Amino acid sequence: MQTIFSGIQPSGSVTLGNYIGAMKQFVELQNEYNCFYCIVDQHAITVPQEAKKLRENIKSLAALYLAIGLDPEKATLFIQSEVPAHAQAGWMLQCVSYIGELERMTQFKDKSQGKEAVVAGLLTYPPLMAGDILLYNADLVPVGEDQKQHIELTRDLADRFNKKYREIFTIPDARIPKEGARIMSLQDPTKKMSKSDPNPKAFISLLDEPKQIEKKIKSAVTDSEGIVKFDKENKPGISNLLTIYSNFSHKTIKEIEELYEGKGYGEFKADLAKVVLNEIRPIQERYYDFINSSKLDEILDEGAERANKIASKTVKKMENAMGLGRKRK
Ligand code: ATP
Ligand code: LTN
Repeated sequence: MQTIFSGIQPSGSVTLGNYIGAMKQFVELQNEYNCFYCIVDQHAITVPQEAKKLRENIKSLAALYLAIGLDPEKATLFIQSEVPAHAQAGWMLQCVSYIGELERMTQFKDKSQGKEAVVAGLLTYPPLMAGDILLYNADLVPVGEDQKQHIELTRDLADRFNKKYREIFTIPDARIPKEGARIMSLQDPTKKMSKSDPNPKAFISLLDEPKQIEKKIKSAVTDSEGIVKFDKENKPGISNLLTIYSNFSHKTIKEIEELYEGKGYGEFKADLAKVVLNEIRPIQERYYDFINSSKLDEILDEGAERANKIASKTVKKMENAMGLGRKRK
């Protein structure tokens, strides 16, 4: 059976972008693959986080993993910092990474832009991510479009390590959805929707109140043409909303365009809010069951234990290949 690994940062409230681009796939894949889904808290601290809020976000993300339909019997759910092998592998992989290639990562460029003091972790984020994936010898990594470059780097690092030391790693492939791989900000549809956007009107969180969702969709930036038509170049706002509509309604974009021919944005947006709420409401109900249940900790403990068994073995192999420490069985 092939292995899947993916991670989400507990850096805020999970957005529609995270859900459509990555998490929906997680659920579909759990029946056919050996899946590891991680809460990558060590990645989240590459930008400022408030300790108390980070803890809350970790727990909230764990409850959401379950609420969207992940089954801990089928998939291993765990927190990155609870499996020390991740930081260990991250360090070893940093030592085969070149500063130049890390500086070329667009996520690094975006997140460091305009900052006076940039922490080193923001630059060395990709080898930590590579470690996440390679520790489990993942074959496939379900992610949104923005992570493609990081997966390509992971492949390069794995290949470099394999050639320089010993053939330890499987070279993973990205699994990017055909549609919805890049959901855009509701306030600036040329930017990706991001959970750490300082403007909460720019994103819809899976945990937003129904009224908030209606309001955010209503105030989403579109254009003055008033024609519901997909045209990414000239109508990025409405095209983004069409993508979300299509994803949640299982109607094609063409069908939706036909449905709203001769109708204005007001009606389209009101219906979109209904379509979104339809999908989100049951997730929210399940979320509130899980967030207050002691089962959550049990699931995370068990997940960390399972992950640790596999990951610590890979770390040993890496250390042996590199000559670190003493040789042990
Ligand atoms: P942050 O704003 O803190 O950087 P983020 O919202 O970009 O967070 P991540 O935790 O970095 O989210 O990403 C989790 C997963 O969601 C990744 O697979 C990523 O590719 C995917 N993803 C993030 N934003 C979008 C988006 N706008 N559209 C589609 N997929 C997305
Ligand atoms: N870099 C990713 C989060 C992430 C990840 C991973 C995704 C960290 N480790 C391993 C897939 C596999 C992000 O910013 N979305």
